[in-house]
Amino acid sequence: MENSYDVVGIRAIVTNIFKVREMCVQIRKHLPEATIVIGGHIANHADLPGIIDADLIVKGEGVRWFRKYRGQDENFPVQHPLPYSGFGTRILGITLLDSHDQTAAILIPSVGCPVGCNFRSTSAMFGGKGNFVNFYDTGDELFKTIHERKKADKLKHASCQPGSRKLAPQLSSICNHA
Ligand code: B12
Ligand code: SF4
Repeated sequence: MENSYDVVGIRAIVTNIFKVREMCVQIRKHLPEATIVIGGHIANHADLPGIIDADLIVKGEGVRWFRKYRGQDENFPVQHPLPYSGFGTRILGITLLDSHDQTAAILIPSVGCPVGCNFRSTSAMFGGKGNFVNFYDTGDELFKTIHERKKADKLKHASCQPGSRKLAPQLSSICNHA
């Protein structure tokens, strides 16, 4: 291990529970002093503490949680990283070329979903069916963020995940015109 991290955070969904169990085993082996924090939808699994070896299991919005945990201001505006939606793609054993102008950036305006479909658990950690936590409150804030990123990286596309009834109708127009 080149770095000696004091906290290791893992985000996962329930499907990947056994991968996470093995990740915890490896972290304990290589970073015995580190605190292991688990978040994401996997945190809803009632038996999780008995299946994996972690120190903290966090249900709900993680940016504010981590800020509080590290003694920072939890209400500071979110500085959204804009990762690419696809990289290192391999299909049938063939590695495809990574080209930023052939992919999209990801912007997550919120977590949870206001629609609350019965077959989904999307809002379960964010206050229950139909609840959500916004990272941006206005279309203007979203437009500015997407525009700056598209300009900096010469991206042609931006992909947004809706999360607010107020912003959802504006999203595709914002993404296309930014
Ligand atoms: C995009 C997406 C995908 C994409 C992922 C693309 C990618 N490259 O990551 C694709 C299409 C590949 C996909 C596939 C699948 N998905 Co999916 N997906 C989603 C979706 C729509 C958004 C996930 C996301 O990125 N959200 C944005 C992030 C920022 O939100 P978040 O993870 O909740 O994180 C917040 C908190 O949870 C917390 N947090 C998260 N991690 C951590 C970590 C720490 C340490 C802390 C403290 C906090 C914390 O803080 C974050 C910020 O607030 C969700 C539904 C939803 N709206 O959440 C379903 C969802 C996650 N998917 C789901 C499922 C079931 C699957 C599949 C198994 C479907 C299938 N049958 O094949 C596969 C699994 C693939 C795999 N091998 O892992 C379920 C998971 C259910 C569960 N209870 O675990 C969800 C919730 C949909 C649902 N309700 O049914 N998915
Ligand atoms: S993200 Fe929202 S609208 Fe889409 S399926 Fe899930 S609950 Fe329904």
